Amino acid sequence: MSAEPASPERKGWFARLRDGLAKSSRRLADGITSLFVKRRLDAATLEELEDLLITADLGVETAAKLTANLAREKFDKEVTGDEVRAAFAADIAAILAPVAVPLEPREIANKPFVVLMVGVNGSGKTTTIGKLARQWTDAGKSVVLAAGDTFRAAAVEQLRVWGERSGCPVIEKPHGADAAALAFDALVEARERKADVLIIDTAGRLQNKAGLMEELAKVIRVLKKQDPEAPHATVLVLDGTVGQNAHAQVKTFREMVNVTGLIVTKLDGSARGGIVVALAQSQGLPVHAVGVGEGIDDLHPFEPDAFARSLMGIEG
Ligand SMILES: Nc1nc2c(ncn2[C@@H]2O[C@H](COP(=O)(O)OP(=O)(O)OP(=O)(O)O)[C@@H](O)[C@H]2O)c(=O)[nH]1
Ligand SMILES: [Mg+2]
Repeated sequence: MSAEPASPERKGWFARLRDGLAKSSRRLADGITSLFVKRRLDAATLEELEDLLITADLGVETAAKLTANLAREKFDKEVTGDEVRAAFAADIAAILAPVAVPLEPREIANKPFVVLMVGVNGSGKTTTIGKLARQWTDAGKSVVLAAGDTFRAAAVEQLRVWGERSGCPVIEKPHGADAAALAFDALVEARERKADVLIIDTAGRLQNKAGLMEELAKVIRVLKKQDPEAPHATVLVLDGTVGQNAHAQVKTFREMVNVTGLIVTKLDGSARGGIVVALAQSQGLPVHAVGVGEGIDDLHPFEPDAFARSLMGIEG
């Protein structure tokens, strides 16, 4: 699949998020609407609503909270589907608000600000690095990329393409080289270039979890030899279409490294967007940004209101 070229007719990011999340919201919105053709909110309806929220991946805890809030306001009163969706959207936005923290490389004396990208294979790490590189370059920062996924032959080439697109140098070593050695060299070179930011790509899959854990630990260890504060951010990239499996991925990576925040990709076509709410509720990790397409401009800061309204299929 190729990157979409930017064009004036291109829909704004919110429209893409809303349309993308339509797969997630349709089921929810239709479900809610069919429950309420102007009727009183009773215990059975509340239970059905709770089930609907759980099947939409929002998580048991969130589902209970949303329906309890609704019951407090509206029990035994007449409500419409639109009112219910608006009430849920407001509560979801409130759950998401504390975790919506943009990823902004701080100005630090000991440059560069080092960002380590981790996540399972195919989650969107390399693509997200390209998008971040563009955003930060546009913001006037000098960015260096490190092709730390030395495990997969095509990985270096893929990052090189993103380097060209974003105008950032890519530090690489031949396929099969030691990832930690590459990370070490990349930090040396980024320093020499006086770069503001170094973003390090990593392999999503090694022979097994222990192998990946060992490799990531080694990468972090060699970075700390040069800068005890590095990596300044360790971002876990999650594929927003995997649903409940995201919980297991977060747990696994938090056991391996000190994950400082999340980026959720592929929300431009996910039927499982509700997972972001469940993660916010259960993990409390910052959600820095969301991916809404394969193009270089398709990464957007996470906006709780827009996300919650999209998820509930509310226009505008
Ligand atoms: N639709 C859509 N596709 C995306 C998004 N982000 C990434 N992709 C696509 O997902 C696929 C995998 O992305 P990569 O960036 O290669 O994922 P990775 O985590 O680097 O994968 P490995 O290198 O195999 O570990 C590619 O085809 C990307 O174009 C997104 O936000 N939306
Ligand atoms: Mg990759």
